[in-house]
Amino acid sequence: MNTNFKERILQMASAQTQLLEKQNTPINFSNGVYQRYQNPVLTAKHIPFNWKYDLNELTNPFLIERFGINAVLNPGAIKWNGKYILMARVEGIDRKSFFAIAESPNGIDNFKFWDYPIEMPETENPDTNVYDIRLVAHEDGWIYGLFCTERRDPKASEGDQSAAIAQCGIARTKDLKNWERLADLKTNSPQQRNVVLHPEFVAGCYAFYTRPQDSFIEAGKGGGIGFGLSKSIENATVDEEIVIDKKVYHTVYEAKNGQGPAPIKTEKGWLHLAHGVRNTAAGLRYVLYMFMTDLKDVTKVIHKPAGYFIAPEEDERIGDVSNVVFCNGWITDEDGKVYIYYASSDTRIHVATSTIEQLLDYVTNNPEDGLRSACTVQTIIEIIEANKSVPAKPDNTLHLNGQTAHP
Ligand code: M1P
Repeated sequence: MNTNFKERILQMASAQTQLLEKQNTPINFSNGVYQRYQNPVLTAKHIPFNWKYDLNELTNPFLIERFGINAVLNPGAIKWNGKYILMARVEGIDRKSFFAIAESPNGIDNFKFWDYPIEMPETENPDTNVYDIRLVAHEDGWIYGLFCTERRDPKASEGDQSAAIAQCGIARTKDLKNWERLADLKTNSPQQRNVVLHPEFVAGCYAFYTRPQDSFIEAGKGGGIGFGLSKSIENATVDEEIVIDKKVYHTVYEAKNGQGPAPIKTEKGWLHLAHGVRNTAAGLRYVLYMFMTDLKDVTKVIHKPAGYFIAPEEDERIGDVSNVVFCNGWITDEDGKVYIYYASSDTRIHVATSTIEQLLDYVTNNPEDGLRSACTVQTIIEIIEANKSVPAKPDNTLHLNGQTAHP
């Protein structure tokens, strides 16, 4: 180990500068809907080292890391003053999550954390843990952050130190630095996670996507993406939740699902990104899927392609909670480019880019789930048959592993 105090600091600074300034490049493959990138955009290593080390040789002669960061994941996202902003869930080695903002000039690399993490005000019932914020610029003029607030279940026995109650915390801001905490959302569900504010008023009310759930982990008899209205945001109360996108047997969202970021308004409908969970012998598998709701009736799902949109791949499959992708933030540029910020395995954050045009094509033209193997086979046969009528240009025909394509 290098015992020279100053030299070690210089090494850390240089390694971090290299990481922060590393250019991100698209990977060689695209499925036509989105483009993945080589490097994660944020990791625990992006955390400024003056958050973790006492840099004074007198008080920390061994340059011991005084407070470690375990993971950086599940960010809310917003474009703010021309910058791509991620409000990440930063998890310390003590397992507590908090929020910290990193910004980038281009949305795909050069993300740098602001000088301090966010000091989120508490209610009179302090949060034990806060995470997974969804940022929404609402038409009322405020930027809202809806997040999960978790506290120990007061009814749990002394021997049970893991029973928790998750509910939806609500805060608002005009500058992303100073936050006003409002009362937690009230619903009839014993547990709430993945609550998202719709960016527009619906019937003159604030509209929420919810996830009614029976217990902390299991959706139980609840589950599905719910929807409800509240007249007030200062004391938000949803008396009635209707499920607009339910769990379905033998799908990628059979165990539970949850709304991702706030939906994007397009001329054809609201584009939604959500996560779906199924159980496997290796544990829960989290993937992302998409659907569209009607512009006039936001509770009506009008398109929903079969299966997943993004699933964990390669290195993404490994982490603190393996086989997970999760998304609660995306940004749309004025030219229609979409930046999808997803975390892999509860450990790090990636970007995938797409466009509104591509996402609309995907959501409206990709086949829906037939819910039976025979339907899947029919879907594939239809694609094969349709390809027979693709106009052939013999001199320009590609032969790939026995398959013929006419570019
Ligand atoms: O560990 C995977 C995810 O689990 C939870 O999601 P859900 O509420 O759908 O089960 C959340 O804790 C999320 O942060 C986490 O990424």
